[in-house]
Amino acid sequence: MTLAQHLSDYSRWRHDCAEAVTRLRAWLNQNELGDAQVDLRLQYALDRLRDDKLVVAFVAEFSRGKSELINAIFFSDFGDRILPSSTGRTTMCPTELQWSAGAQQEIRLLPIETRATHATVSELKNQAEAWFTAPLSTASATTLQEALARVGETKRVNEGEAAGLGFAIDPEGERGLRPGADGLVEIPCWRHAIIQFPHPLLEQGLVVLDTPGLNAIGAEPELTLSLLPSAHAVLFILGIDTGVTQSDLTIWRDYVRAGRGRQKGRLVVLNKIDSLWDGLRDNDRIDAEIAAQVSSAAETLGTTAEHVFPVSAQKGLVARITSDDALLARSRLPALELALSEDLLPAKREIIGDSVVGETADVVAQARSLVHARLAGLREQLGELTDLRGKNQSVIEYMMRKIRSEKDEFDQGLQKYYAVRSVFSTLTNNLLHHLGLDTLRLETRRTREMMMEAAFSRGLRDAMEGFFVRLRANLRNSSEEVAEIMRMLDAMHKRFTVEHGLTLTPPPGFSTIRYEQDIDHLEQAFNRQINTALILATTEKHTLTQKFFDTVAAQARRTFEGANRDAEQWIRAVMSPLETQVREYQLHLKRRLESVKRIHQATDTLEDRVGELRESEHTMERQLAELASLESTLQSTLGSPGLDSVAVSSLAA
Ligand SMILES: Nc1nc2c(ncn2[C@@H]2O[C@H](COP(=O)(O)OP(=O)(O)OP(=O)(O)O)[C@@H](O)[C@H]2O)c(=O)[nH]1
Ligand SMILES: [Mg+2]
Repeated sequence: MTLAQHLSDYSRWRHDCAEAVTRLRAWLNQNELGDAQVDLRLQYALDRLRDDKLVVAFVAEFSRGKSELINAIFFSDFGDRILPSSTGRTTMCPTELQWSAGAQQEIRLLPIETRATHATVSELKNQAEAWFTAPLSTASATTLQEALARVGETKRVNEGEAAGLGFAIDPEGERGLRPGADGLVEIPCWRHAIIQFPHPLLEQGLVVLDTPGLNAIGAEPELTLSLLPSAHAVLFILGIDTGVTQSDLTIWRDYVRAGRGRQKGRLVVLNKIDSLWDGLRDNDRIDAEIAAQVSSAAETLGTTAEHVFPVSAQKGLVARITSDDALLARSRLPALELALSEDLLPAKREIIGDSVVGETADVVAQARSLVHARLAGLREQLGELTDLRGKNQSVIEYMMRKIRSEKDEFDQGLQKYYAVRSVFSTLTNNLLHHLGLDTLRLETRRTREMMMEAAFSRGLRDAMEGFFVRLRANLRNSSEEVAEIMRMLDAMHKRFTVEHGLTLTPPPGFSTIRYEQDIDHLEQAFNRQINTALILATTEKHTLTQKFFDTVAAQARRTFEGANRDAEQWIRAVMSPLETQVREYQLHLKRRLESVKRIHQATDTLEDRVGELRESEHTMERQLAELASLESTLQSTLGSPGLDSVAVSSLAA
């Protein structure tokens, strides 16, 4: 199977899961077993399934064949190369190829001048007017190529202007851009490109990120602090003709290999193996040569040979376009694609699957315990009524008194519950405040001011360190609130279980560790990058660290937004079953009382009432069976192992 087929499978799986969740939602509504909270939870799961993106980034020094490899892996069905690939620097700005449902088919280019502002690319993504937009015609490969060639546009500006936009200048051309004889330096016209076009793979949620070489990567902190670390796969490309050069090594160390050892989703590609096919050496010699180059590259990079994939992107592309299977095998592209799919899809599937399983299993358990509670209540009522057969008025009166006193007792319990619930909402407000965006905004502003005032590297560094320390403290305070909320919930649960015999599933926990880890990673990535910035001259240092900080702040905001969303979701998840059960029990007591009252007033005959209750009993039994069948469909769809597509078993009506 090609990567493309694996991807379609994955997206079919997501589609099937979404269908199963939608069916559960409809069924709950039909049977009046859901409520607004449950609906929101299922919507959240559906959103996750629908918006799921899979980002694959290509990183390397210029001319290693990134664009060619993208063409070969993803876009060979256009019958030509669509991303420009040629000698010299071709891709001048990070380029995202994607498709979002309902989007315009277009190329969006962000002018390089926007670097002078504090806004990060992700912030600017929401400001349409900041971008230059042109419609994209995919009618032919040629028109597509012409439009995509724009990612390579450059212009010449003077040194001051280039430095102001955050480009490092170096007369040697090693640590920055080299000024030409006219004193001007060549810079990209664009800071970022987004290409929206409805290619089948992109429609399925694939986002391909093509990047320019080292000088350009380093100048755009967002790429290194946010886009690359969050990519689901990063392919690092070397050329077999150039081996591992010093700048290849820098990119590898600083931008790709974030931690020690081999990481999932980080692959090394040794491209251009066709340059060894000189027609003189025989295949064994060539293979031996490739193997030697692979192990030497692995050694230099500090990884093992099985993680280095020798390929020929160019021959792979030609082979696909001309349907030449022998050439495709020789290009060794399929082996790379297989490793990429195996790294990428099962892990991704597990993460998404787990989160959806978590949500739906909870909702199903809640619905089930609701039906069980109703059923138990109903059977109790049935028992009471059958016992009344042949009894006189005074027994019926006694019965009524008994139920009434039970109801009063429960109502008193409710008063306590409401009191506790208001404490609960204070606690959750505190929690959301600590995870709040206002607090974050304040911290960000404060740090930015401290950085402006800082005259030396030390001051800049202190300001930043303080920022991370305070963010972590906020998260840690939230975990104390979470513990408090858990204690309270526990007490409430105990009271209702012991005093009123309600059956409640214990509430799930909530942890902020994940967000603390995000902040840790962010700090680590920042520290790796900032050391380079701090050795620069004072003015450049300030602009560059500010720029870094803007990205850090934007990334931290995303973490906090995520924490907020998850906390709200959690609060809904813990409160909703309790509220439902309490409401339900209250209703049940009322129904019992009504029932006996009506018999007492002889408006209903006992047998009619018993008959009615028996019918409801059957309905509920049927509901339990249907719920079980929905649950098993969900489980088999969500939890299906391997990469094969899953047939959705239809629901037994
Ligand atoms: N022989 C050979 N040449 C290749 C192969 N892949 C790419 N090339 C050539 O290498 C040159 C650079 O390829 P690109 O795809 O533009 O490389 P890139 O990494 O995207 O380069 P930039 O966009 O400039 O950073 C082009 O001339 C390609 O034709 C390959 O597998 N074999
Ligand atoms: Mg390129």
